[in-house]
Amino acid sequence: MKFLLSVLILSGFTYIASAQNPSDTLFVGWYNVENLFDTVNNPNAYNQPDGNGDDEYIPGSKSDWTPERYQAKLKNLAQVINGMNNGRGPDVLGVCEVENQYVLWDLINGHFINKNFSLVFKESQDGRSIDIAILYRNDKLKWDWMKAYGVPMEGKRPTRDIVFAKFLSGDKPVYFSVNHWPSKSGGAEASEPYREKAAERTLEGVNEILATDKNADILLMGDFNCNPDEKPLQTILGARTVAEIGKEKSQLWNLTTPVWNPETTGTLQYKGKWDLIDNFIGSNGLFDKTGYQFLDGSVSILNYPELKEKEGKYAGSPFRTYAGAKYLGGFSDHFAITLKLVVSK
Ligand SMILES: [Ca+2]
Ligand SMILES: [Ca+2]
Ligand SMILES: [Ca+2]
Repeated sequence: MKFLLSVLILSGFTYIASAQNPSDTLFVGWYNVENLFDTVNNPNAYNQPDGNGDDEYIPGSKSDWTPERYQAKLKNLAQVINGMNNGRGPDVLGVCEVENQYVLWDLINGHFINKNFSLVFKESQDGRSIDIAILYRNDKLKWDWMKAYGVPMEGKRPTRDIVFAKFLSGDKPVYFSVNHWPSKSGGAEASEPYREKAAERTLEGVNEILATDKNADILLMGDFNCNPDEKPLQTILGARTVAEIGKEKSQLWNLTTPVWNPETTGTLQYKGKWDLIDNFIGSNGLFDKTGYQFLDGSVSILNYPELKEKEGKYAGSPFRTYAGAKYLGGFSDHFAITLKLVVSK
């Protein structure tokens, strides 16, 4: 009987261990969640000269952002996030376009299948009050520090800071950076200098880490508002495509390029072409034999049928929450991206 009991306990334990992620893996997601606002009018959000704060997303506004719509939005986002990692949810999730940290706590506490999460959140001076954050599992990572890099906009509406954070997974340091670079509104060419400035600031963050540890495991993620082959990402930040590994010298590699096809696949559709403006970019440390390593072939764009527009002019595009002021009740105007980091053997 004693023997039987210990077998049962042992098998129960084995079951729990295999039901969870192995501890030597980090499953990472990035998701531009498209304007996740609460329904409370915050008059101080943000008191910028040409920012209108959260006024677009309150009850009675043109978008008429009601508590019902807010709840439906949280439920939809959670469906995508909980579905990551074969239904186990991510270990680390970078997000942008969130009004404040409270909407993220509503998402985690109200809807995550695993609620054992903390946040690294940066309230930026963005004129629409949209911010970026890193959500991470408490039982897998310990937060060490965070540093924010402002992007000078020279008289334009302020934008989001770029955030770097260091974590420890056991004794292994790992760095994540979340980015939401200035958009192409006002024209791709006219707005290009702002993305170039953002790229310079992100590179500063990378170089500061590499100056302390040239083999550091750094994963940048974000909505960079430009494709992998555009100047800010490829030339200024210097993120080469993974196909060039071994042929080119670089300190950063764009891990998402293999899943991009402008004719068929990206994270956002614009004028009939697929853009890949949501990217993962890794340091050389993610390809060496210490700490964490990028798992080759693990990058996915979450674009399963339910997340797409079913019919009409935009069939196949991300099924979004709003088209202009028209409520559609979808998920986001971007698809999420995911990858896996594994402990180097
Ligand atoms: Ca609000
Ligand atoms: Ca805010
Ligand atoms: Ca490494």
